[in-house]
Amino acid sequence: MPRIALFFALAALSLPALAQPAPPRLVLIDQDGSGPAGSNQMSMMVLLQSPAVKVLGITMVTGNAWEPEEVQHTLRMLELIHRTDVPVVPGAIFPLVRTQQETLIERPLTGTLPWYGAWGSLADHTNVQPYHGPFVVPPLPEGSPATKPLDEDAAHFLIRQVHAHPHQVTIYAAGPLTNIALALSIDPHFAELTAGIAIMGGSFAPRTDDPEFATHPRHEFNFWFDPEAAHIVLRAPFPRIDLTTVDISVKTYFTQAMLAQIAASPTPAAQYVAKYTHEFSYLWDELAAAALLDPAIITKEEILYIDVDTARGPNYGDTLSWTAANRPQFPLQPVHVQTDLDLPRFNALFVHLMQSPPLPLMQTSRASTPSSSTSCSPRRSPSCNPHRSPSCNPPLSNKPSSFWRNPLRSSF
Ligand SMILES: [Ca+2]
Repeated sequence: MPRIALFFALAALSLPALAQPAPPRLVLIDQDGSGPAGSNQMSMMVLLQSPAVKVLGITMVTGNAWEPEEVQHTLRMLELIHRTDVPVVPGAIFPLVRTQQETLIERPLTGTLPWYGAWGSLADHTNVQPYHGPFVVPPLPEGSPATKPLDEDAAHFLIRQVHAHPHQVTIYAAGPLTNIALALSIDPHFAELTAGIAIMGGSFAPRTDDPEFATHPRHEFNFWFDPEAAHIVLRAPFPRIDLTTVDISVKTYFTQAMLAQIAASPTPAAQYVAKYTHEFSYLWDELAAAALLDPAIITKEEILYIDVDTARGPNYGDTLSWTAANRPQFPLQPVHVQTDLDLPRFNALFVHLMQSPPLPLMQTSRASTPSSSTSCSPRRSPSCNPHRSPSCNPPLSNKPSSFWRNPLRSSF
C-alpha cells in the first residue's frame, strides 16, 4: 500500500476512537460531610455535578461533625440534588488514636485551638449548634433523608471498589484520613491499585492572620484530628499524591457575590446551596475537587515529602515536610503540593458546577452490594459500640491470612 494511502487508512481507523468522548474518571469520595451545604457538601457536589467524573460512592468520616450525623446530611444532599444513585457508606466515628477526652485533659498543657470540629465541647464558641455526642443526630434543617446508607463499612467498600477497577480509581480525601488508613491497613495492595489520591490537608506557612493558623502555621484540622491516619496514608505507595494545603486554600474565598450568582440558577443543586449555605470561608475542599477536574487551575506546585508529627505534645498532628535533598531515610512519598492557582478559572468552574443541572442517574450497584456487615450494627447504637464492647466487632473478612500481612505497617 502506498505510504499516503496507508496514512489515510490508519487515520480512518482512528477517527471513531477520536470521536468518542473520554470516559468519566472514576472517583471515590471520602469526606467529613457536615452540613447542610457548606464547604464539605459543596466540594462533593463539585465532583457529583461534573460529567467528567463518575463518583462510585461516598465514604464518611468524623471530622467537622460526627459521622452518623454527616451520613444523614449527605444522603439528604444527594436527594435534593437528584443523585440518589451514589451510595453513601458509613465510616470511622473515632480517630485511630487521638481521643476527645485525652485532648480535653491535655488542653492546659498544649493550649487551645479555634476549631475542634465534632469535638465542639472542647471550645464552646466554635460550634453553631449546641454540642452533642457521636450517636445523637439532631433534626436536620434540610429535612431527614428517606434513603439509607449502604450496609457496609467504608474501608471495605473502598477496597472493594479499587479491586473492581484496578488502577482506575482516584481517591478524593477531604476529611481526617481514618478510613483511608484503615483500608491501607487491611489491604496491602490498596494504594498501588488506585490511580492516586487527592488530599485536602496540611499546612506549612500560610500567609494569613486567621487565628487558626497565624501563631501555629503547621496546624491543620484534618491532619490534627487523626495524626496517625495521616501518617499511614502519606507513607503509602499511591501512584500519585496531590495535596491541597491551607497555604493555597486561604487564597480562595466563598463570597456573597458567588452565592448570588449560584442562587440565580433554578437547578436543584443551585437552590440547595442558595437555601442552606450560610458560611463564607475558604473553598479548601472545593479547590481539591476542582483541581482533579481541571489540573490547569493549579499554576504552581512543588514536590515535598510530607509526614505528620505523632509525638504527643503541643505539636501532635502538625505537618512535617522535607525536600528530596534533606528528607529522612524512611519511606516517604513524593507529594505534589499545590502552591498557587488561577483563581478566576477556579471560581468560574466552581460557580458553573453549582449552577448545573443534575447528571443522569448512573446504573447503581446498591442492590448487589454484599452484606459484609453483620446483624450487629455497632455504628448505630452506643450500646453496640466496638470501642466499648469488643464482642460487638463484626467479622472483617474470610480472606487468607497472607492478605492481612501489610508491609506498610512495618514502617509505622
Ligand atoms: Ca472536609
